Amino acid sequence: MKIEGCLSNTELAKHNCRVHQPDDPPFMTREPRSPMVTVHWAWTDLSRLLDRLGAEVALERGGNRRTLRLTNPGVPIGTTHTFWGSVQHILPGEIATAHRHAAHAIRFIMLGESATTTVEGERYPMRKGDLLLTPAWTWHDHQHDGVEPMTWLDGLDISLVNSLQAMFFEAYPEDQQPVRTPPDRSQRIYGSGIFRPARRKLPELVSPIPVYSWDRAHAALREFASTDPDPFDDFVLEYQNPLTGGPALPTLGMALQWLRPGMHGRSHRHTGSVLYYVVQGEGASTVSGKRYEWSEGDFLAVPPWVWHEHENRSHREASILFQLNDLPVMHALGLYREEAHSGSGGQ
Ligand code: 1HN
Repeated sequence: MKIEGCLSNTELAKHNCRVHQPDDPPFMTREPRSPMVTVHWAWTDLSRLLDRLGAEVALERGGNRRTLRLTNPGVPIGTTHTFWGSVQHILPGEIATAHRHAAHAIRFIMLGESATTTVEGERYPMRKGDLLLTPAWTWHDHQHDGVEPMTWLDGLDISLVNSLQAMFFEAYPEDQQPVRTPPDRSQRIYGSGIFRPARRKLPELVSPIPVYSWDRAHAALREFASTDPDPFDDFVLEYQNPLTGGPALPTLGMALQWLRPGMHGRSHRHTGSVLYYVVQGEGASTVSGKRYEWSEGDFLAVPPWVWHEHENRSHREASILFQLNDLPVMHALGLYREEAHSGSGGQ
């Protein structure tokens, strides 16, 4: 907009006003333009770094964790513009002391056994493939009683909460919170998946069950994978709040994806960002025309609104991916959009 006469921008600025400038960045883009970039982390690199991290970084009190953050060079901080994925490494005998924060958090167990996490007084064992929830503002601490190091993925919606300027954090006055008995109370009340307790005020915003065990998740996924595949993703199951059928957390979406041997999906794009973790198998994902070959233990971060397609490079074994995404936010705000690539052979 050209300013005629004597109304200058210096004058406007004095009154905390401005008019459109020719060099303003485009705010109303025709479609999303994310500064986030696609990143592939290979497990061979991560495992070497984790060994060194374990040897060189001490776990301190006050709620700090020993984590390797998966950083995206395209955004100021975090794995995507809304959430952080970190790989936490805890050694035998260690305690990650209790705290709580306004960020929702999840853990997906990558390696090891015999650690437990306590959430609001309920203590749960952590086993490979389990998904654990630490909803916003719940006290949580971790303890490792095993003999080998333990490793898991932490996902927190920190960047989203910070951008909304709603972060709170508090350290628990002691190292650990007391454990109530029975330890798996919520699981006993809500965990059947087919019943809801009558005459009880039911939580709606977050799932009332703190652990989604690998055994149950894997069995459900295998059954589902014998039905009709999706042309893009083959088979994806989202972890749900069993009381509402909605996502387990309001800001973070978690899902398990099954790619049949030899499958090559069609390309599509959608709003929302995704971090994939390869639980099993070997395959490849082509993102914005670049092919990333992955195998067990790798991570891949995919920005919003970029073409992507997945394939399983094995002709014998299924591949399984764990997904962390921000799709619940997109759906809740009416911002979810999806588009199929017109070429049938992918990008
Ligand atoms: C955190 O509180 C945990 O509670 C894990 O285990 C990872 C990464 C960044 C900030 C806070 C945890 C985290 C984190």
